[in-house]
Amino acid sequence: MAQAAGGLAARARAQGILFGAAINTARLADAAYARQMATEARILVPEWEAKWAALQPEEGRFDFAPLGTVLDFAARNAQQVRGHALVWHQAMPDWLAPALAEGPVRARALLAAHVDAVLARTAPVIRDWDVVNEAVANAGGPFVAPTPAIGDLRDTPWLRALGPGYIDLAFQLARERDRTLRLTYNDYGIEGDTPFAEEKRQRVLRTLRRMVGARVPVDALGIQAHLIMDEPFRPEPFAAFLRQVRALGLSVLLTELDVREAAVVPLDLAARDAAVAARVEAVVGTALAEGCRTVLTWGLSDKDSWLATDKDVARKDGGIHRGLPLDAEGRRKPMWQALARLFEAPPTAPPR
Ligand code: 9MR
Repeated sequence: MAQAAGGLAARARAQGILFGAAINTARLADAAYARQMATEARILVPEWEAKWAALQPEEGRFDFAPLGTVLDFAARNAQQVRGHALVWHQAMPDWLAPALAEGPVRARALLAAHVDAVLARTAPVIRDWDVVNEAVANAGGPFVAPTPAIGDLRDTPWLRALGPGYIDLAFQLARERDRTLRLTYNDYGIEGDTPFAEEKRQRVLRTLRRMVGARVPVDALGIQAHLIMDEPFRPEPFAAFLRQVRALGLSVLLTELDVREAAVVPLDLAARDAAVAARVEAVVGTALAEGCRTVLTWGLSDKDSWLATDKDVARKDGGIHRGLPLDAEGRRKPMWQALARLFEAPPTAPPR
């Protein structure tokens, strides 16, 4: 089947922009959900199915069935798939952290075996991987809790087992296995105009700069863009950061866009949706103006979002966040219109 006309994907494609969304195979039996994914997205990223816990639930036993469901769906709808994620400190199977703690030789062998098996199986289709996800520590701020750190990096079982070089090792293993893949470092909390976000930008930049200087094969920065309405945004610091990243020779992607609404929202839905759309327009407009050409939202409809199900981010007022392009009934919202406008006429200078 050809890519459906009329969705965000087709609009973006006409301007050389790749638009897509995270897909969740548990929701695919719902015909409306499947239709939305087929209509709006030209690239899919599995929300769960390519994480370590899904792919290697027991040591040495790989399960590619759920990821296969994503790949089959994508093939039927002429869509691309990106991989997420080869190394992350969450979604680890229970056996993994204790095994990593057995020492660096064992940890290295486990990582190499995982990367080999996964890339051998997926390389023909998945051309772009989040090789390492969320390795940089949070300084902490009003909206994001600080994380224990060693230097700029988050203290994780990977760091403890292999030292800071685990990041380099993961990228090197991926490049050795397939020299044609685009290898991405992916992280969150780097969009806002807050001391927290500025510190995180500096930490990410230092990490990427060191990697590029050491010839670690990193090709791109994935900016998750889980936006937070209660956090201020200003185009200029974000644009300056994107320019610094691109000056390192890296591409930039928006990989997990969605919007967490304010704790207190207007009663009027139109006003709520207008605020979300304006924020998306500012952030995505800035990214497009700075050369970003790949945008993915983390799901398409408000009802299927982690923003509705994750207890830490779900609304406390009994409602659900209206932070994705489609509402709970699948209707296009002002956020959809904002993305459509941006894709039809991508800005060439950051909004002011
Ligand atoms: O949305 C995902 C949720 O369904 C999973 O339970 C969770 C743990 O695997 O991961 C969520 O996705 C996260 C992504 O993998 C990395 N960036 C933050 C995303 C939202 O928490």
